[in-house]
Amino acid sequence: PHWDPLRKELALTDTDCIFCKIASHEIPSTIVYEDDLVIAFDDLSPQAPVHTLVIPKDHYRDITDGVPAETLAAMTHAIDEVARAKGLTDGFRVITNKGADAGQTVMHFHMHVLGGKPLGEGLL
Ligand code: DGP
Repeated sequence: PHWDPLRKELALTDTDCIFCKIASHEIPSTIVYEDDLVIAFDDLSPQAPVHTLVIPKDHYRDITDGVPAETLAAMTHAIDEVARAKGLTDGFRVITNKGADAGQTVMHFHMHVLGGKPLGEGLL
């Protein structure tokens, strides 16, 4: 959440955030799964045969931004739904970036679900 100076309250939508616009269907995406709390959609520049992003519909900057437990649970459920929809029966990798050293480019919390081929044993 971030402070909204006009409404003088903590805001859960950032009008300049591209993932907020995807969550509200203002910007189109290839949706893989959706419920009240989260949406999963294919990454624009896939790094693996399957590369889907799972995001909370509310705006949190990253995994450390006070994401409610209910929302985190909805995200893990969505990851399971993505794996099922994409046929990731042999496994997959989940990555989330926070901040500059991790190379986070979109400042709306998201988990990358990567799979569809053997990804190797290393983390990177
Ligand atoms: P990160 O480095 O973790 O912040 O990755 C952000 C990811 O978001 C990156 O893999 C590309 C993806 N992305 C950025 N803009 C869009 C968009 O407008 N639509 C979709 N589907 N993906 C996007």
